[in-house]
Amino acid sequence: MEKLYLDDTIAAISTPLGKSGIGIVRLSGKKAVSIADKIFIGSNGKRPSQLATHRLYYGWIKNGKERIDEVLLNVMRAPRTYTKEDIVEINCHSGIVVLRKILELVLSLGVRLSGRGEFTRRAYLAGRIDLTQAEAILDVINSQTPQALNAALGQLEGRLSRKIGSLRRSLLEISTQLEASIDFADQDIEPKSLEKILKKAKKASCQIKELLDSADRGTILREGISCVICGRPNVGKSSLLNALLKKDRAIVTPLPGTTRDVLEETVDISGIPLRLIDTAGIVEGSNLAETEAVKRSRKALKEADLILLVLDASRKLEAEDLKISRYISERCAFVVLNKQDLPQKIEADELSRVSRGRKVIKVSALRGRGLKNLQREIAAYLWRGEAPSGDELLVTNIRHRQALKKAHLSLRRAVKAIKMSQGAEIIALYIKEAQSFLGEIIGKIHCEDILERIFSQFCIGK
Ligand SMILES: Nc1nc2c(ncn2[C@@H]2O[C@H](COP(=O)(O)OP(=O)(O)OP(=O)(O)O)[C@@H](O)[C@H]2O)c(=O)[nH]1
Ligand SMILES: [Mg+2]
Repeated sequence: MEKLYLDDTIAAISTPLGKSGIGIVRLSGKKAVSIADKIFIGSNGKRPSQLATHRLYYGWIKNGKERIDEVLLNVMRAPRTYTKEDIVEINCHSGIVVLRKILELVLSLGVRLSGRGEFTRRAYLAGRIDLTQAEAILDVINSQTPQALNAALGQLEGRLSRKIGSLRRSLLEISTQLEASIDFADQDIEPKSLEKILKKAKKASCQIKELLDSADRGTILREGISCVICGRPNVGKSSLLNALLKKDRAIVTPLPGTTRDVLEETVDISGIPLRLIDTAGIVEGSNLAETEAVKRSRKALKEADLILLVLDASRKLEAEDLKISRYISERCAFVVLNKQDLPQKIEADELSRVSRGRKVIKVSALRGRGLKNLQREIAAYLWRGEAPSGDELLVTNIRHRQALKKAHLSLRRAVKAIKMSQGAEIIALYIKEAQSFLGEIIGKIHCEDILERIFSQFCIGK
């Protein structure tokens, strides 16, 4: 991304480009209001610079004499705004031509098209939000289940920032105590202060460990889990996908070899965004399309977090069932015994050869039976009996988890150094290191690369 200058004014279309009730063109920066003056005329004859802040006004966007659209305009004066700069939002009709015309008009008057996430980046650089809150905005937009949204809103509201802030303060106290002891001492640190420092360092380390322990469940909420449905042709894989999604997404026919392409859809299972992936049942291809289908299915299986191996209970097991079962032998998988509505043909001992100790769940994808149980089993497996409660502070972001891991390691080293009565300088070094890893999380210490990685994930209008 080219270098962004904060003293210029940016604009973007902040709503998706498509037909809908309202579209928004947003401007932020010093010139936002004066530019709006040139293109908006209110029904009361007033220009935006004459309007009260944080109010909606009805009027028209004009380019000279040409009328462009009937709009509602909102002037929000700094600093009580998203970016802490002057912001103007033009609520127009959401048609591609209208939105583009307004944007082009604004750009022709000396405003720059914003970069990805630049409005939010400005909010961060102006100090209105920290980095975890900026990331939370993205998570709110992308969250796929109510639970994921709840976790993102908690982070946006500053819960994680406050926790990290308080951890950093305790480390700062330790550093101060250590520095004091370095100043006065040719001799060692007093045993009494050393004990206090050890207690504090251990406490902070425990708190970081607690956050890290929440990260497994937290990242599941944010990132979701990929779950591949596999099995030989015609066992009902696509029917199972459709039944779990409650819609006819995949083609189902009585003919084996119906599915060729890998198909992915997300479903909410107890708050977990489960990315269900339907695969082709064929194990060996006899033509180009089939060979490609087999290749794609294998790739999906390789990358899967969870596998559902589907069997057709209304038929005897076949060599292909065993082959697939063996192929995924080391992977976590449930066996789904489908077609329970038909007479059952699989003997128990035969089944155990394929299930190989995995949990067997009986369903009828056609009749929709046993699906609730299957969902419960998946959720229990993924949450490992510890579904997050609504008010638990969860670490959901991999970047935060990595920084916490590093901070934890530095603190463990500090604790070890204290126990071994190593010099105050060494202990102080580890504590400072931990502090700066925690600082990375909230963006107190940042590098352009991290900012770039985060904000490039936003859309242009945010
Ligand atoms: N009776 C009964 N039929 C089912 C059930 N589930 C699927 N079927 C039928 O089994 C046939 C195959 O179903 P699909 O879902 O296409 O099977 P698939 O495993 O995706 O097959 P491929 O894509 O060819 O690998 C269809 O005729 C379905 O209606 C079930 O629970 N009971
Ligand atoms: Mg299929």
